[in-house]
Amino acid sequence: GDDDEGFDIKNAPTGPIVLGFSQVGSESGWRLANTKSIQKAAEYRDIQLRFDNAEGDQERQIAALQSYIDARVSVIAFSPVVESGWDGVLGRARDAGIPVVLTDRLIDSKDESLYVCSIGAEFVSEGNLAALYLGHDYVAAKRPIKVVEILGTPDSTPTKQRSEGFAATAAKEKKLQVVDQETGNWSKAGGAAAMRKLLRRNPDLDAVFAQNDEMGLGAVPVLEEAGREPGNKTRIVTVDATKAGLQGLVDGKLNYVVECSPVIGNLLMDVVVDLFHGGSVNKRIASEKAVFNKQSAADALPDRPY
Ligand code: GYE
Repeated sequence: GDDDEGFDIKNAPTGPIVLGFSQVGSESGWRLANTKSIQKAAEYRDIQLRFDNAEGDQERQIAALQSYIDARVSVIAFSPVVESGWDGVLGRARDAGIPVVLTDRLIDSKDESLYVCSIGAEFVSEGNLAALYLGHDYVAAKRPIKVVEILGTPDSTPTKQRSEGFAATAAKEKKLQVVDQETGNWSKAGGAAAMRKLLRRNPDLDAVFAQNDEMGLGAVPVLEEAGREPGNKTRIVTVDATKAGLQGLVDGKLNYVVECSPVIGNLLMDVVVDLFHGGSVNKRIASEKAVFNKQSAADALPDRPY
């Protein structure tokens, strides 16, 4: 047939898909893997990625989002460092006709028109699983088990919802009692500092729920110095399942690690391409999860990508 079909296969008149992304920061191994997943997936999909790392600063995230509105990108996506304070800039994105996708974390606004879709883990169920597996080790206990919680950064969705999930299952299980909490700000040093405070305030603590691997691994040497035998007499459960977390399991320093996959880049790019072509997407796309113990960690470690 006629070789001039009247259209150019690759260079559609609308030009390339441009995605403006604002990342929380680089606070943990999980976050670095999340960033890599997003950058790789954009590259594979030939999507032009404008990427800003806010290093934990909400004002910087808001400025990045505003710059993407001004640049009239095709789609905006971001992981909100805290849940509140987004209505202004997201309202301006919506009024400019630019769809917004939340990745990983959520916002607490009641206005559902501020974003078209959220992609991430179910943090409440991660908390449920952490309590379920920790409680499993104490099934023979004759008294309530005193658990201390090392929290992520205040007002972030995982901090709030992992606590909520853990407490709900602990109450049901009746074996576990959360007796105290301290923030560790997602970092190893923060986890160690939190563990020292919690040990001083609760010398009779039995177990630790650290809301991510780094903070749990930071707590380990503090417990060892105090002769608390982390991973044995003092049980520790964490969330994320980074390489370091799984290694902690294999080394017998942690007891369970709940997986929260950071590898959501492909899910995000599928949504971006869909939105670019005027498709309608699901309001919520949940990522995979599982719980690792010592054996499954040993099996997974050799080819663990992050
Ligand atoms: O657990 C932690 C990161 O939002 C689920 O943020 C993410 C959390 C993750 O700093 O390692």
